[in-house]
Amino acid sequence: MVLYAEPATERGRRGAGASVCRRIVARVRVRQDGRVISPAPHELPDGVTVTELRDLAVRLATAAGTLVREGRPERVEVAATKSSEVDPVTVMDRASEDLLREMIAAERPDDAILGEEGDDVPGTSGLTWVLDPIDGTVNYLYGVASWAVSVAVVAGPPEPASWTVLAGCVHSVADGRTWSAGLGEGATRDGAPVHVGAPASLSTSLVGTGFGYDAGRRREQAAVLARVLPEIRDIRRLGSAAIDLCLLADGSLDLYYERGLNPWDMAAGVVVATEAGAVVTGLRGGPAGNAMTVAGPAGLVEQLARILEEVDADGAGGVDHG
Ligand code: LIP
Repeated sequence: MVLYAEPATERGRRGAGASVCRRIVARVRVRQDGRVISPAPHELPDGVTVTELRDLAVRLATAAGTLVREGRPERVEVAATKSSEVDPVTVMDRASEDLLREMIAAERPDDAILGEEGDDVPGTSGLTWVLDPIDGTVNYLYGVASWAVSVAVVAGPPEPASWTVLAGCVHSVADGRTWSAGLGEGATRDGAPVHVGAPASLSTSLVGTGFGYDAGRRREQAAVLARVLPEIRDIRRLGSAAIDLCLLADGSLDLYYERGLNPWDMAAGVVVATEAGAVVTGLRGGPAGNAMTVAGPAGLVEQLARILEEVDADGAGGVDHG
């Protein structure tokens, strides 16, 4: 089991005579036996603050949200499909990501970009913007009101096991709710601080989850759900992992788990959830990521993780359907 210490900032010096630069110390993960697993510090470029990165994430997500809302045709067409025939891309996914990329290139030309719909852009600053131009594309396609623009900026390699998410914003476009967080700054919804809930027990917990686009993967996820469902209050499948993590952050969901998340599905939601007091982890003490992401208040998240481990919900011992 992995517990998380509060994040910290420190002032560090880059070698003799070098100018003072600000360093962010990653959220320290401490095992129950007291061993620190990955303190991995990542530097912020000189003169850059978490607050300004967070402000930019909010401006990016809301600008793209306005574009997608105003450009939504009466009848949304699928422009292409990705991992399977039920994994759609719309014209507005691409337009939204193009706008995000243009704004980042104009404001932070040295940063790298990892986006759901386009090619990776290399950078030189050590920071990467992780973009989901529409998270919940199936909802957008059908006119179900749970879809969001998700924008995060990470230091270090842009992978959940090794990144430090510095700031993020999830803008739920249909209802205008905007969650944001900066590392060490806390999380807010529409400017007001949010905190994870304190459910009494697993059996009274409302749990969010999601399913992949591959039929074989879904068969396995259905078996996992059959094991989880009798242990909890109920399940919600809302269709946007980014919004799920933010609902967890503000206490609208008690717990969340999902297998198969991509970095862009989770980056912004993870910093919002952790800054709101959630533990976000994988199974068997591993980090959250594609194999499994479990999130919720300490104490309960371990109980859910134990059940997921029992049924091998991350496929660690079984066939991986990709
Ligand atoms: C989707 C999610 C959804 C998850 C899907 C998919 P998309 O993202 O956020 O909740 O269950 O597997 O990743 O495809 O709408 O950007």
